Amino acid sequence: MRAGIRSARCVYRRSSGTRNYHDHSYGFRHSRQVDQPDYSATQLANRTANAPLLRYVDSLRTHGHRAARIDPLDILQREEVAALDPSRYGLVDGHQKYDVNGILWTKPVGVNPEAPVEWALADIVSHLRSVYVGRIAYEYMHSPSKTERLWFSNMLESADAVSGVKTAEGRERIHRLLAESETFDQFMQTKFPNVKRYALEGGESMIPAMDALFRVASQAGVEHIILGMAHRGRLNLLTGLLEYPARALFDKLKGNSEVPEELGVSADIINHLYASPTLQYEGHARPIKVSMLPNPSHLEAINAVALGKTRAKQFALLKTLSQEPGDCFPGDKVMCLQLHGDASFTGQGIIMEGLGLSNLPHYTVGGSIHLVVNNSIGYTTPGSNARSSLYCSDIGKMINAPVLHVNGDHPEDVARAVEIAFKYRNHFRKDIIIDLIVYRRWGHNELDEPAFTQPLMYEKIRARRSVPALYENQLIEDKTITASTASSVREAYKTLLTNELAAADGYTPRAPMLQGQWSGLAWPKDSVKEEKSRNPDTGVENAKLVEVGKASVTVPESFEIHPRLSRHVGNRLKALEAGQKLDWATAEALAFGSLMQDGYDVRISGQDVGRGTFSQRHAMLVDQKSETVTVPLNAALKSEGRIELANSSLSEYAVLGFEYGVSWERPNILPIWEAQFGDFFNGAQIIIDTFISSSETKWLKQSGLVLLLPHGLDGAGAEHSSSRLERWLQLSNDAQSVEENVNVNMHVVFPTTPAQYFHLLRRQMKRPFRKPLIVAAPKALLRLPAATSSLAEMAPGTTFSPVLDDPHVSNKASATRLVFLSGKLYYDLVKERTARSASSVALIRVEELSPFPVSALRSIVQSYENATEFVWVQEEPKNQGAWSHVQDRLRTLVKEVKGDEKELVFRGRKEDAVPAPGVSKHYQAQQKAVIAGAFEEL
Ligand SMILES: Cc1ncc(C[n+]2csc(CCOP(=O)(O)OP(=O)(O)O)c2C)c(N)n1
Repeated sequence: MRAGIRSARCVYRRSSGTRNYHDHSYGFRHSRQVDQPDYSATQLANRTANAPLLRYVDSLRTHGHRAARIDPLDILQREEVAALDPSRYGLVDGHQKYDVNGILWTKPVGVNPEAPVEWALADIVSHLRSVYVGRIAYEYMHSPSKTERLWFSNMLESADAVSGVKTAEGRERIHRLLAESETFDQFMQTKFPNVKRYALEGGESMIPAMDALFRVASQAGVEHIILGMAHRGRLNLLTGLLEYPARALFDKLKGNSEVPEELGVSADIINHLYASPTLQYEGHARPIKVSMLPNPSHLEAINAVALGKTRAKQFALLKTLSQEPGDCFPGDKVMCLQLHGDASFTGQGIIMEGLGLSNLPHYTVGGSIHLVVNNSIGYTTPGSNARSSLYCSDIGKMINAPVLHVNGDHPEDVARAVEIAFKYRNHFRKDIIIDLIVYRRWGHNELDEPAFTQPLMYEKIRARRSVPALYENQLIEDKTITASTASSVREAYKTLLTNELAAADGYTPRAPMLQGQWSGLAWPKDSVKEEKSRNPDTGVENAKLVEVGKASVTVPESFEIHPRLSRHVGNRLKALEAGQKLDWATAEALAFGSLMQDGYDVRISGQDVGRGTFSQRHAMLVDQKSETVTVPLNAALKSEGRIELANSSLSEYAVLGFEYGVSWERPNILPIWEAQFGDFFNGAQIIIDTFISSSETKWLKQSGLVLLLPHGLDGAGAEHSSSRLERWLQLSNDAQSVEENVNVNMHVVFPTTPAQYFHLLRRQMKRPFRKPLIVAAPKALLRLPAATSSLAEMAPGTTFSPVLDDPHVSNKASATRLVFLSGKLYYDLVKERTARSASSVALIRVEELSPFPVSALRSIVQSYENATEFVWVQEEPKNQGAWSHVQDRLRTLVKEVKGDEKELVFRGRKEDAVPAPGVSKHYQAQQKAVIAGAFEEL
């Protein structure tokens, strides 16, 4: 025997998979514990005695879905599944009786577990086939949780655990919703034949599916649903269930704006409209609010945003509801609903990233319902070319999410599937997927010809009667409704739409902003004009800052921090005491803690943010013996606000979308996303283009999201050096002229002192409006002694300065050359100036690049009366960094102040394909040349 094998005993430990929080840090909640009784001894014995039957039953549970008739068009690959044949397990006599106790669930688990239950084989087979090979197919046997598998088998097999649609009223309601949906599409086709409406036709069951979900969720106490969805059937859902006035849609279709023109915004297209109605379901005590979020065209991007908004809403509630453990869990009152298309659900990477967040402590929302409206095609691409997996839902297996496939031709089964899915989500607070298999009656839109590419599929589709017509027929035949009631339902809706169309002419759009939690805030365009409003006093009293600073490094008595962190703690305390030499991380902690004392919450999310990429933050401390975690600002500071340190998965796209969603929910939370290195934001570019830079003008949505993007050339090569300032500045809508445009879509800053960073963070919350803030954040400056600040620089009366004049120039008249720059290069230039005794050079730091600080720069340039040379220096290559943004603006400004003959000169690296070289000696030589360039002859 090889040494060691004997001692390698397996020890299985139960682990929740989540960190143990010493101080019940904000944002962390244990989930509700759910358990299912295990098999009794008698049941276990029976499972052994009837092992072939057990294998057969489990096979049906596992493979039944492969044979189930779930596809209305029969395109989906189906097969004769050998594993479903009982004779393969030696089960041949249909009359033979078997004890099914512990094998088949005929009663709830744990009820009378000792009593034998005798069933004939034929009955077992027919019961199981009716459950597993019907019009709903189930995939749940892949779950690693015995509890979840048992729960599912039990619920599905022991008959009436799910009520389904039982009453005539229930059926009539489904009929009405289907008929109205079809009437809507037909009306649109007649009145607006040239509009791409992305009809729901073929997939009308989506509407009763939504209705069933809202009803069961409301019954279970959910008060708010956050809904992210794309184009397909959006208009049907908006006008049919979500109370969006059809007259508003028709007004928009006539070419008008959906919001008041006076706002002067770009607004958006019809397929991105949104609504947040409060729905009251009959017999339910409380109404349910459904917030369908506006969405961009980029498929699936909205889903991460919906997750973040859901989580932020929950935590606002959890804070105000009782704090007692066991009292309120994520998902109790707020639910995330994500609607997907089949092609985008399989194709878009953000789905995988979003699913990956679903069970993480700082990202879970307590279970999303995913409904894939699967019309077996995406644009012109059929499922066979769109995915490598059998089902479009297979990506869900990465988190072992159960999947229900349901045939969209049968709306009552659809409603039942939805009810089951909600039951699971509500019980386990985990994600579940409903694959609603339908078809698409027209092309991708109604102006397309689908038979160019799918002639056979469309031959089938064109031969079919519509889903509403089939259901209507069924109800007429079984006498639930009469033919005349059916046609009066359609007529009534048509009349309503006709009246709405007539009313569209007198429709006046409303501005759905500054409501609810946002009601105390201002609209930026109006508010930003006031200097005080856009740059308020963000200073804080000395004593308060010291209190916060001390709390930020308070280590609980029972806690053993890493020995090297004692220095971190000691240095901070020393600096606070002296009121001098406060470093970047300290300034940040002071901003966070002082905001928390003012009642704001802070959430910082990203990879390894608790410690900080550069080991600078240490906002969470880890006990060296037990690995428990404490967040000193929560544990030691008395404040109404709390901080959530959300160490994320290795995702940028979904996580940034998530944080953006957080920023939409509440103006009184400071949401921050930090990239590990600045350039990694580019994996989340869609969120930046379609949300961060444009939501205010498209959807009247403000956001105070802060992005921290470590930036600066320090020899780390092409990919770790640049936060691509040039791209951010290109996305800014800052005015190209020297007229100051204070109302930009987002602020882009490159601060050089901890105090400036402190003020920027506080400014985000202290303004009466919200704007995204993009920070080119430091790496080298985090520990540079020259880049420290004093408490006095953060005292009451101080603010962020968009431009920093040269503090070392005592006699301005002696300065003949003005060197303008942004960022850390400043400290290298100061050193070089001293070395060269170049006292004629003044270094002017442009700390805020968007909006370009025209008036501050103008008065600084004016104050240097003898300046004759004007230089812009940057370490980034000429085609990158801030140069392309600043050159016209600064050149015009210099000419305006100093006369037409004055030129602005560029000094820096030449154009390059990369932000920085990978060879260190080349980097060193280039850097030296850039620094020298600022002082050499022009
Ligand atoms: C990220 C992204 N890529 C491409 C498109 C263009 N596009 C719009 S709809 C569509 C097909 C979507 O198919 P599916 O998700 O199955 O939804 P369906 O339209 O069939 O309901 C495509 C490719 C897009 N909107 N977003």
